[in-house]
This record gives sequence, structure tokens and C-alpha cells, in this order.
Amino acid sequence: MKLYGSPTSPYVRKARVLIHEKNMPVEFVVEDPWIDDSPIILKNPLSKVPVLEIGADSYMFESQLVVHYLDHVDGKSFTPRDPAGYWQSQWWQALGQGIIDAGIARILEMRRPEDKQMPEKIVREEKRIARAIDLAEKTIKENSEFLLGNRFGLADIAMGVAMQYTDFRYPHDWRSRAPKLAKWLGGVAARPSFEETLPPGFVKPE
Ligand SMILES: N[C@@H](CCC(=O)N[C@@H](CS)C(=O)NCC(=O)O)C(=O)O
Repeated sequence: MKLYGSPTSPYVRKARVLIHEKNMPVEFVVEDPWIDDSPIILKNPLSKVPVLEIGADSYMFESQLVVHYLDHVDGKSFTPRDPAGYWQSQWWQALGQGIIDAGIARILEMRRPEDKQMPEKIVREEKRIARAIDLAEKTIKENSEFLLGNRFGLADIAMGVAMQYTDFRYPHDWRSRAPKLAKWLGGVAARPSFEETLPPGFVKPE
């Protein structure tokens, strides 16, 4: 299998962390979806990464589907099997995806020429992120190494990537408001799968 994407994309990084954790033989191929006539278009008409090549001219796209596929393809799923745990994992993954979506929307707005930017759009995305962090802090258990039970899983990957993307593109002091989340992130971020997939230029917060 081949995973196409960019080294800074948090959507792609979720798949990369999972591939690392599972030690899967998946080649990472850097391809830019933003350029005109990007080769990504031939694999994903939506021209977005990640794209996972699963066979000859056969591709998966949308990070949640790509991660779901990688999670199940080898029969060694990182998702809890009990129904409550399964849906809690989906819940955390949706929250993480939402934080990433808001972080991306914010940075794209900030990259527009200054006179074309909509400050209210930037504030709206920042408020989304703040509320999501508050809910995560309310939900996470005290001193928990992992978000669900005693096993690292897809919930940790989605939220870990989302919070590090926040640190990367929207660095601000969220930790003093969310100490339990901050402590959990410190543990997850120290895993080799996270260390070795950090976006180039990432500055570790003090
Ligand atoms: N919902 C998609 C979002 C993927 C996405 O927007 N990826 C960005 C890279 S961070 C991209 O390829 N953007 C290219 C574009 O929007 O043209 C997913 O979860 O995979």
C-alpha cells in the first residue's frame, strides 16, 4: 500500500501515526494537492490528501475512512470492541476531526491577503477550538494515560494529532485551562509514532 499526502497535513498524520503504531508496510509518498493538475486528482477527484492506494488503480480518501480501513485491514484493530467503547472512540475521533477542521479553516483565512480577511471568521474558528478543548477537559478522566480504558487507540491518535496541530498552527496557552488534557497529550506525544511524524518546523511548547 501507498499513502499519498503532505508532511504537514494533520489529516494525513492521523494515518501516518496509525501506520507507525501498527508497523505496517505502507510507503509514504509526498504529493501536493494544492497545485494545478496535481497528480492527486487522478486518485481522488476531490483533490485532497490523505489518499491510500489499496490496489491497482484503487484508492481510499477522506482521513476517517483511510484510518478506518488501516485499522481493520490487518485484523488488529485499535478500536474498542464493546459497543460503549466503540462509540466513545468515534466521539473522540469526531471531536479531534472538528478541532483540525477549525484549525485549518482559521489558518486558510489568515493566509488570505490582509484586506480580504474576515476577522469574525477567524474568531469563530478560535471559539470552536476553545469550546472543543473545554469539552475534552470535562470528559477526560484524571491522570488517564489514554482516552479510553488502558489501551492506546484511534481516539488518542485523532485527539493527539488535533492538539499538536493546534500547537503548530495556533499556538496559544490552552494548557492552563485544560490541565488534564495537557498531561494526557504529554504522554501521547512522547510515543515514537508521534515523535517521528511531527510536521517540519514544529516547535515543542515549553
Ligand atoms: N475531510 C478531509 C479533509 C482533507 C483535507 O482538506 N486535506 C488538505 C490537506 S491538510 C488538502 O488536501 N487540501 C487541498 C485542498 O483543499 O485543495 C479528510 O479528513 O481527509
